[in-house]
Amino acid sequence: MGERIEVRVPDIGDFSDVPVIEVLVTAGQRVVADQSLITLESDKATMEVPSSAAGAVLELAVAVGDTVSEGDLVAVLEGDAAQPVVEPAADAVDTPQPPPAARAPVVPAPATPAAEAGPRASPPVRLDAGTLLPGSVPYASPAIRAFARELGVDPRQVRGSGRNGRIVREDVAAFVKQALAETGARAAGFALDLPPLPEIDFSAFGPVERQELSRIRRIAGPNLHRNWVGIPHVTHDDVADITAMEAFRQAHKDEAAAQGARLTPLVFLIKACVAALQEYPRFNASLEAGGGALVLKRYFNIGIAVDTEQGLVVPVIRGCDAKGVVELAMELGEVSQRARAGKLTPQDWQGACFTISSLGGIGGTSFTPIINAPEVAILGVSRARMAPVWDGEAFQPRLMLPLSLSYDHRVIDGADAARFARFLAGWLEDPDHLVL
Ligand code: CAO
Repeated sequence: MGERIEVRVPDIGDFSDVPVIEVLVTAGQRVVADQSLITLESDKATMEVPSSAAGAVLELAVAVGDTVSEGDLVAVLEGDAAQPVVEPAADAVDTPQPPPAARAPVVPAPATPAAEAGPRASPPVRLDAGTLLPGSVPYASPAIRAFARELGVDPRQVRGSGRNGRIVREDVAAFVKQALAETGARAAGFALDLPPLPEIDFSAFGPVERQELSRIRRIAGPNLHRNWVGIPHVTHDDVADITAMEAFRQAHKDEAAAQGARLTPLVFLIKACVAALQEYPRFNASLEAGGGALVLKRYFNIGIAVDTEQGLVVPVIRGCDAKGVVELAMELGEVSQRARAGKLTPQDWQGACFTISSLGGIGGTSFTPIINAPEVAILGVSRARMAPVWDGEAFQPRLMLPLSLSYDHRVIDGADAARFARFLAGWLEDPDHLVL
């Protein structure tokens, strides 16, 4: 029978009533001198209370959730003069504890008579935030190692942000978040694993000027990149004969202008898109998160890409099904003016179902517009031009409008896209639709 040794909370500085967050041993377990028995965590630090001697744990005086102060009884040991069997803490298997010398100076306990169950001082405990294990294994408290183990995280892979590289709870959480994001990205096919672009000093080749990206470009860039890489785009091209529409537009331009509206092909395109979305509801939808279902929208809000000095913005015109072309033209003029003046509000760019990007005022014959997720399709419009069109007997000069429809192939098949584009062209070509 060995001596009875009481292990008490040693000098823990200014702390008192500190919660016990871990009990690292069980009754009956053999411990070695300086092996941690419990972990305390104040709002400022995590501390371990080590055993002052080797022996078997006869009794544990604290449980998780208790609070302790200096001098409180932690455990009663049956001291073992013989070399104790070393039972490493479970977490020492994958992450060794810091060597005692690195943790705290051990104050040798005074010898006590075997029969006396007198207290034996544990060495003063010190917050070992600055402790690093030999090699590159950063220190983490048992609580944090247990947390890491629970999440299957190898602490050696975690970058500690605490003092001297100590791993804190947030580091483990951040590591898991990052790992999940990477796994998700890989699952979604985002991890292209491409080598980074080399950094080049262009001034070595000639004069250069550095220009900061505008806030709009800095925000839009990553979103465009995500949409481009994350959505399987296909762009379907078609042309619409807008000869009749252009004649109608020219005939009514002044009348519309008198009401403050600039009648451009775009407003007819908005109406045509609403009709096509009504006919093909899959285009007026979003993929539910997880990709298992489509959310079909029963409203018709159209986003319009507007070119501004600060970059591209996409204000939304709401309820386009209930508005005529003059009203749409007025709203388009008003919103694009505000967009160029940098006066759009968050309300202006939320809630679009489908977007139109028109470069028709500038030029081009076709392009690939990038889908504005979570929408599933976008219409690109290039500049109409006169072209010879065979009518069965002869070539006729017709004004042809190029349409480029990009669609999310997870939601829309090529045949549907061809039908949608044909419907659009047919709508624009039908004189019955030419009303103000
Ligand atoms: N074919 C021939 N002419 C066209 C046309 C087309 N497809 N689209 C417009 N036009 C004509 C207009 O009728 C107008 O001429 P008139 O004054 O003689 O009628 C002229 O081109 C200029 O039109 P606009 O561009 O000012 O007006 P809009 O209604 O067509 O477009 C807006 C408004 C805000 C969409 C446009 O100004 C704009 O910003 N477009 C750029 C969008 C963009 O950058 N998209 C790319 C996104 S990817 O980076």
